[in-house]
Amino acid sequence: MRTQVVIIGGGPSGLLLGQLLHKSGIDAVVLERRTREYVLTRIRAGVLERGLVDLLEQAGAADRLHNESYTHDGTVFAVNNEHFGIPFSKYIDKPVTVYGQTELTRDLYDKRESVNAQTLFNVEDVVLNNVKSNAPSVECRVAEKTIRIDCDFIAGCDGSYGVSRHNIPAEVRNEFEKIYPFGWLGVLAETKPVHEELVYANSDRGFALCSMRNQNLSRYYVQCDANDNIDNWTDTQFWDELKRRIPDQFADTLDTGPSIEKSIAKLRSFVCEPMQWGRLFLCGDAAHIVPPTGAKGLNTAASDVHYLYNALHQWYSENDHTALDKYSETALKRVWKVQRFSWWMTSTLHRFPQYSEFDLRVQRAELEFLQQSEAAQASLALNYVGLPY
Ligand code: RFL
Ligand code: PHB
Repeated sequence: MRTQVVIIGGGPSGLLLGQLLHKSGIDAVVLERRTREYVLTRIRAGVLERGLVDLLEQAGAADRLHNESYTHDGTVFAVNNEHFGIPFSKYIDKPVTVYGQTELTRDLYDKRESVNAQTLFNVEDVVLNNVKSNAPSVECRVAEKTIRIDCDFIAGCDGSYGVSRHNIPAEVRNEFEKIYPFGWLGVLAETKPVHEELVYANSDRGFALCSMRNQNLSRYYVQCDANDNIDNWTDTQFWDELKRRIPDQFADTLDTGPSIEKSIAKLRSFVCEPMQWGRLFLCGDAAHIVPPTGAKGLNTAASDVHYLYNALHQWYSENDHTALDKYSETALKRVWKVQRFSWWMTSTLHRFPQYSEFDLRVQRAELEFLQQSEAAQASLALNYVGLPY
């Protein structure tokens, strides 16, 4: 079998890249380890930057998003019982869009199927060959058969536990990691969101976040121990803890109900350098992870896809490899700025077990500065709505 680009991983990065390539007449095969149904049960991101929305439009996969998403022009920060808003529109004329990663992924799968683009599910034992040559290939097992796909390029979009990254030899691969001493316990519930904007709360009991998917679907998180067990949390315990961490004004009107999904995610920052090796290009979580506090994971995956798609397009349409050669350098510049922002949001809003009274005072001062300074709010708004590509 032969194609132009093999895309390993059928998550949002792989699917978006596949669709953009398809629109440009570049042939790609997507290899996904799971089933489509499994991929669509993962509840993750919910806040999309304009750049990602633009890419979905370019890929022809934004129709449902335009009908069903919500636009947010600001966000709320709470500190114990106090809160203040940051109006993005005062500082930048770009809002963010609230639309679930699950729905976005579904739209991309539907689009891929409607144009008969090839996706192989349940693939096992993916092996990359000759990535440093001009004729790489990928071998894998599908339905008990081993297949080999010859290609021009390989896009490693297989998330943080994928195989692609490990094809960059250990002696040239630099991995930077920061593990946070807590996790997020998340609940999805068919209830009315407590507020029309997201509420990021720093409380003496730890961080909490009130988010949403639509008018009848809310997403809430509370900071928990990194090694906490989901069985320790009944729905009632979760709602009680959330109420204790958000201002009374929100707690008193919180609409609670049975959770339809409940999970714990550990928080970590991670970057792999370089993001390219020969004809292999990494995109999204395969190359970097951010803690979810700034809603940047999926959005940073999208900026990688933007750079890689444009570089591949330049190669196929003009035989010009300049942008491909610079892919890692270009993508990493933005990746590190987003790492900084996500680390800052996480440090400013969470309760760290090792924090001293001094650290807590500095954290409080940081939030007061954010409340009072237009310069600090402008910086937050620029980063939150998304740095330019
Ligand atoms: P994914 O989504 O992990 O997809 C990778 C795909 O590759 C497949 N795979 C393989 N396929 C073939 N062969 C192999 N050997 C394979 N190994 C793996 C996997 O099955 C999977 O389908 O990575 P991708 O596409 O790069 O997308 C990244 C995003 O999913 C991720 O960054 C975001 O979900 C992070 N994130 C958020 N990002 C945002 O931009 N805004 C948010 O509001 C936001 N909230 C979140 C989040 C992540 C969270 N968790 C669970 C960590 C909230 C949470 C709680
Ligand atoms: C979400 O809705 O899942 C969400 C929103 C904002 C974040 C993280 C997660 O910062």
